[in-house]
Amino acid sequence: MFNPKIEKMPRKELKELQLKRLRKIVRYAYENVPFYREKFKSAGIEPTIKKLDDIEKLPFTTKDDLRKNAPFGLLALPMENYIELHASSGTTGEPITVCYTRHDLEVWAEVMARCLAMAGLTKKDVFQIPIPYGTFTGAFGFHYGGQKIGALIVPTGKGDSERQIRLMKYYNVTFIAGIASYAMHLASVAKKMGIEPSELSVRNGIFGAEMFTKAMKKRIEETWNMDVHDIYGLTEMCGPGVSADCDEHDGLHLWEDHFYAEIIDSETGDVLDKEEEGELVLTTLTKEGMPIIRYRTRDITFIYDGLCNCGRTHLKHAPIKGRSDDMVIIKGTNVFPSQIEEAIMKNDKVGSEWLMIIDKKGDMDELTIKVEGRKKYKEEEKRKIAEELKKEIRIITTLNANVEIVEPDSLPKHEGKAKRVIDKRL
Ligand code: DLL
Repeated sequence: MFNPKIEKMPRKELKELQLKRLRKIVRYAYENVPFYREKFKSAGIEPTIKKLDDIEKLPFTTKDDLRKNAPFGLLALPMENYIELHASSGTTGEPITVCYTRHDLEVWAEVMARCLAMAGLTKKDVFQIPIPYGTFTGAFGFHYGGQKIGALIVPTGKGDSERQIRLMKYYNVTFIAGIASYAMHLASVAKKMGIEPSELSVRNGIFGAEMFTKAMKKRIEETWNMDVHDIYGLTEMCGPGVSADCDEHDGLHLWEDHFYAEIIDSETGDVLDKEEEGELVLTTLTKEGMPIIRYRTRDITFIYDGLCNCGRTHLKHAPIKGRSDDMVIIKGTNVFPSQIEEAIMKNDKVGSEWLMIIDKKGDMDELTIKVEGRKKYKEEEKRKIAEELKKEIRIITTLNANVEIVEPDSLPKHEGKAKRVIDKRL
């Protein structure tokens, strides 16, 4: 463990620490960020927290609030205190900008170091980061956390997959980080170069930034012969590093000394109990540059009841099922892309790239799934695989989908987050 004293802190102490920090951050936001002061005042709320549940009386902060105040409207301190900024990828609109003070960067490095150590990173590792170094938070988060552990970092950055593989081999890289779908893409590039990914020295990988099913995880593990950990985070909180899974591989530990988590019903805003699925709402407990109170992440998960066998006391949440705004309604049925991926990845005759296309045929919704074959197949074989997938998709979603098996490497490739859904009805 990177920080056993904190990671194994008895729950009672952890709750006391959270209360102390929550009290402070709510008052700090009120006093230093006009947006919060006005929001609380117009809701008739005092910034006084006596017990943790008092957070429930505070208003939510939404992505829209962040956008309206972008880029610098939510900063708590004068500009000269900030030393770095990052921005969300902006796939769902204007980018959201977050500025960090030195203290905020230190906290980020600390939570990242905990996540990376939990995934097995040590100072003996050669750690490649094939993620663009830029305004996207991914690469820098892994970089700062890896440095804190003392691993040898190979900051390969953006793209050029063949170069990524060449360097991986040349430097005997043992640990990689990034985006799950890119790990599979790198594997297929390695194979084309005549290199079996499992024969490289990579034994550990930590991935996140997008929905990432168990089945996809298993594929990456088998293709690379490595252990795979899931890491979650978002620009608004710090970037990657809010939570990650331990070697039990059953839920992600969320660092409760820095983030306060709630699960709410997306429709009503009511706080839900443990084990109840809903939207994750996060509050930064220690951020001085840009504190955020009750941020609606739109990410769907639930919080586990009970403690983990690994000895860490920080709560665990289930792997993110998807975003509430990713959910599509097809013929009246709610469908998450993760359910489609789960169905597809069970079949080892198909590759890892897929797309779901939703259109209208007359008045009816029509769902078409395109999946790359693992290799080139004859038409008859393609039809057979498509039937198998169709059946599995029906079991998981109750929907009848058209399934097309397409040639390997024919679907668009992604170096950032994969785009899997094309909704032509919009
Ligand atoms: O994607 C931070 C990150 C980079 C996390 C690298 C992990 C690895 P944003 O661009 O702000 O930040 O996007 C945040 O990505 O609200 C989720 O919807 C999604 N997301 C992040 N991690 C996971 C994960 C980064 N492990 C948004 N599983 C979040 C599922 C994830 N979704």
